[in-house]
Amino acid sequence: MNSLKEKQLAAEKAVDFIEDGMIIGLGTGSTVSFMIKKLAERIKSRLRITAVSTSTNTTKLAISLGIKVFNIDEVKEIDLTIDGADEVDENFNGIKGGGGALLFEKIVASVSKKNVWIVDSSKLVKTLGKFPLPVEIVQYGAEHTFSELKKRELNPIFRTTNNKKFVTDGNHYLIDLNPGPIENPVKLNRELNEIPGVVETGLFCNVVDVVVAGIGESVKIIEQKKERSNLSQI
Ligand code: A5P
Repeated sequence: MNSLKEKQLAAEKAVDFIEDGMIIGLGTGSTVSFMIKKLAERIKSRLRITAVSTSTNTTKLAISLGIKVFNIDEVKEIDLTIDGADEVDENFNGIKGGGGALLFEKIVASVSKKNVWIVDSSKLVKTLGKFPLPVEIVQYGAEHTFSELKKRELNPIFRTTNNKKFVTDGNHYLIDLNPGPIENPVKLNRELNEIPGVVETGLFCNVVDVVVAGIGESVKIIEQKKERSNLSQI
């Protein structure tokens, strides 16, 4: 089973979490694209939702499939956000931002009552850090911010596209870090956010409630409980 099929399985299963009348946060990425396509089918079969998007790409896809997208400031809070992730560890910490949308994704997640991540099996890891950790920075003084990250031995690389620095929907640059295994994501997130010029990091700690993972031919729903985590195979 390839990772694309696992992504599709997880994405389509996650649509079952959506109830009539909900305000839904739409994440970003290839896994989310499968979810949006399934959601569009349900809307055609009379499911009513209000959608908020985390990126220009997601907005374009949703609109092309007939889903009306509202501005985040038009809604008071979001009932449920379904998003992808690049890595998820055993403590429900994650790395996001491979698609460059981490800032808006974090804002949307922070105003969501429930956050569901959809992933393929390769993204379930013991410790975060194999996938490069994106950090969104302001353009002003970007080389100095880069130097500071280098001084801290985080192996920074500017993200580029067509030989130019990648610019996010929020009009910022992205730097991908390779810090090695991230034993304490909460601490690293705090330290990075304290550096002047850093807008946000791709470390999402204490955000996700449910991980829906495509594993081979099946889907595993992993729920974060207050006291302990619970694994259930369906
Ligand atoms: C977008 O910025 C990311 O957070 C994505 O959700 C993440 O990179 C997962 O992407 P795929 O679903 O394309 O693997």
